[in-house]
Amino acid sequence: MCTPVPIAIALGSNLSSELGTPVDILNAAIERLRQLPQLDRLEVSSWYRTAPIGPAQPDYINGCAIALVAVTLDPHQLLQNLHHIEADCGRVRTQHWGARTLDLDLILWGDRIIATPTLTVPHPRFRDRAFVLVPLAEIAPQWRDPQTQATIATLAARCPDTAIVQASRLPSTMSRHPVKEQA
Ligand code: A4P
Ligand code: MG
Repeated sequence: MCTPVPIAIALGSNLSSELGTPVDILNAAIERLRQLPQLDRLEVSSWYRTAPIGPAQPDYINGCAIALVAVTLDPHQLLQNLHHIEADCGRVRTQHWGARTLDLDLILWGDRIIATPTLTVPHPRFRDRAFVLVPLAEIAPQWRDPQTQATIATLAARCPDTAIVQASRLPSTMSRHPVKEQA
């Protein structure tokens, strides 16, 4: 029997859709991730309100999920599944780094390093992004980045990203996951 591999997925949304607000969309995405038969023991961080990096656009709601995946699943297949969930939640690919109803990025796949035309893991920008590192540090602080050997907690503490806002908390009734302000 093969040992399952831990994976980390980052979620972000800054546009509403017919599913509701960005928080509703992230919650819907989590439900869809839970339904993927290849993922086991899904854990989800709090949702954080963050300032946009890139062109002028609304604030984001960001968070992270970790899960165990059977080693028989190819990372590209999981990326396809993530793209299907994005499309299901109304994502249309327009401007690079622009506003979106849902962005699902594959951040880590165990200690694998993957570099293909369609998939780079660890995600090439995750070490610079507090909107990924802070939620991930909440649920996987001791996970080591296979490229730098630093733990997620260390990367989060070092992250120079000051573009994160300290916005007001969303009412907790809007989310089954609490929304936090980024410290
Ligand atoms: N791709 C390659 N590696 C990966 C990976 N590890 N995970 C390819 C996911 N996709 C990966 O992605 C473009 C292509 O990247 C995919 O087709 C896939 O084959 P995309 O999601 O269509 O485009 P994108 O999201 O606009 O580009 P990218 O480069 O993923 O952007 P980022 O880095 O995700 O940044 N500000 C805040 N506060 N919060 C945010 O969440 N997000 C972005 C997008 C910008 N600013 C933000 C946020
Ligand atoms: Mg993306």
